[in-house]
Amino acid sequence: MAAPEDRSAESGTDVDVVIVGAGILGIYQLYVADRAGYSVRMLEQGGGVGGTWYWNRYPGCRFDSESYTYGYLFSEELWQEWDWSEEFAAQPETERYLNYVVDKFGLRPHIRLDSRVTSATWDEDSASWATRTADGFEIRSRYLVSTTGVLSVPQFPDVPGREDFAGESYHTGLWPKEPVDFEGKRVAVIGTGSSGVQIAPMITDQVESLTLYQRTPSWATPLNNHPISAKQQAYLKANFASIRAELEASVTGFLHKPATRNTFDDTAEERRAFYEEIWNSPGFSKLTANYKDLLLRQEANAEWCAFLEEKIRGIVKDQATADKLIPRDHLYGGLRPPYVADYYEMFNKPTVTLVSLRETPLVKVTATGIETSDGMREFDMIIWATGFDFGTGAMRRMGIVGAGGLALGDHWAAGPLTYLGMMAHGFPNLFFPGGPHGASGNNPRYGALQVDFTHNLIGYARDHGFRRIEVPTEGEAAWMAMIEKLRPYSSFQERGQYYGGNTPGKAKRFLLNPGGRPKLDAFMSRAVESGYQGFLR
Ligand code: NA7
Repeated sequence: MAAPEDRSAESGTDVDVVIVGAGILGIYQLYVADRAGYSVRMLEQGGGVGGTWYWNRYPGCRFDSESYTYGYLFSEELWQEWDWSEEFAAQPETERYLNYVVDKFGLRPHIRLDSRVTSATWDEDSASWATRTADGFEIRSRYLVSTTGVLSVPQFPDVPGREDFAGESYHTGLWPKEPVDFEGKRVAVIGTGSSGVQIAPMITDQVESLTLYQRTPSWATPLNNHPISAKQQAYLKANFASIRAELEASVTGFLHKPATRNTFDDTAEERRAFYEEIWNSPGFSKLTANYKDLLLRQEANAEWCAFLEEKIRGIVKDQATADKLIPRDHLYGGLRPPYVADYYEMFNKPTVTLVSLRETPLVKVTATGIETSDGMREFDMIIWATGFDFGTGAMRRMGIVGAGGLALGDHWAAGPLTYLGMMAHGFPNLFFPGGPHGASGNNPRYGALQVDFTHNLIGYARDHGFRRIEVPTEGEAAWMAMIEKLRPYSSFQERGQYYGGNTPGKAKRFLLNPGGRPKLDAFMSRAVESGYQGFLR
């Protein structure tokens, strides 16, 4: 069999594979492609690798998946060498980790930084993609893999006057590399999703005042982070194989142990004790290890929420503020729940104010501050923690044009159409692991399955002499039918980010995979077992 480089030259491509985006999945895709002998080039918009963990460098940014369950599992050597310092590592450590991986496996020479993709066009005759970046770089490849993520295009709300503000202005997802000085400043934070509730408590001791603008309160529960002790470290090192096996088998991608009981199997007293235990447990276990019927039965969820309300009221001294902080329009898991440290506590500081935008809506931003319906407040700094164009934001902006001149941006205008959340009919030889409709759980674990699927499919095509891979219409339709059928069972509220509901002008479509890991596994197995029937030419 000819070497991949020779075949590329024969077909007029520069490389076999172009990967866009040097985040956690892109780096893994690069690793497997490189190791399998493909010629490969990675294009990354940022000035460094890390994706989310490069851009979101705001104070307080950290995992809410346990560090070692989020990191790579493909190399035991890497697992043994890298010591995570905390159960939930902070952004600088994760950025260091991803750089370490890139260097350890010799991947850096393949990566072109500061390379924002502006167009990618499919050419049927040569069965290849021509990709172009903003600085004029052009490259042709047989395969294009977009690992650009679902939370990568920061979003500013449509507020009149936003550009007029004369003070400092930042978005959490575009945080500068240079240190930001909060000392003695009057700071506004807008948004109370994961980013807003992470940054706010981190800066309250430095600022002169902090005003948090909240549209929808979140059910925030303790992250319960802690340093990884020498004993735990030794345990992790000694048990790589079993931990990996457990994570690979886990439906959620976490190590949390699901509860075996329903809410009302327990007495009120037993429930209370269990809820206390869950409150004190790490991160997402509030969802994954809570009572089995938490997301299936409203009364069960309301019971947990009543416990949370009591907790919030117990922590926040001013009950008028506590009232505003308690969600009234969704139960637990109705929106993506954030995990926090010192969040409710910070409202007891005299320098911290909560403004409910539901009670007093935003009117405009001026040169000196923010006006809401109850008046004007002046600031030195505004922090926009207003999230991302979820799901399709990055891919719709990349200028992708598939077979017959089909523009992905238009094709997906009313919502994405995908197969496994990683392929789309009409876009041959394009893969997007970690894309919309792919995951619902610990993202790198789902994403790794999609990277492996992509890699194996490309390998199968190479080994069997095919050069064009496209999901057949029936394959895509079956996946989309599954999404539509199971969507009503999702706990997520339609106006939340997982429906694109935060993005002005965006069609509201469910953007996750409500069938979770079981459906992803089932569809993938079917494709593999059929020898990718209908995919290859
Ligand atoms: P999120 O979770 O999308 O949160 C965005 C926040 O910004 C949320 O509280 C929104 O309120 C608020 N928001 C959005 N638009 C507006 C306007 N127009 N006015 C006022 N407030 C607004 O983004 P994050 O960055 O916090 O988290 C992103 C991911 O990071 C998260 O999913 C995790 O994976 C980690 P709303 O709820 O829409 O009323």
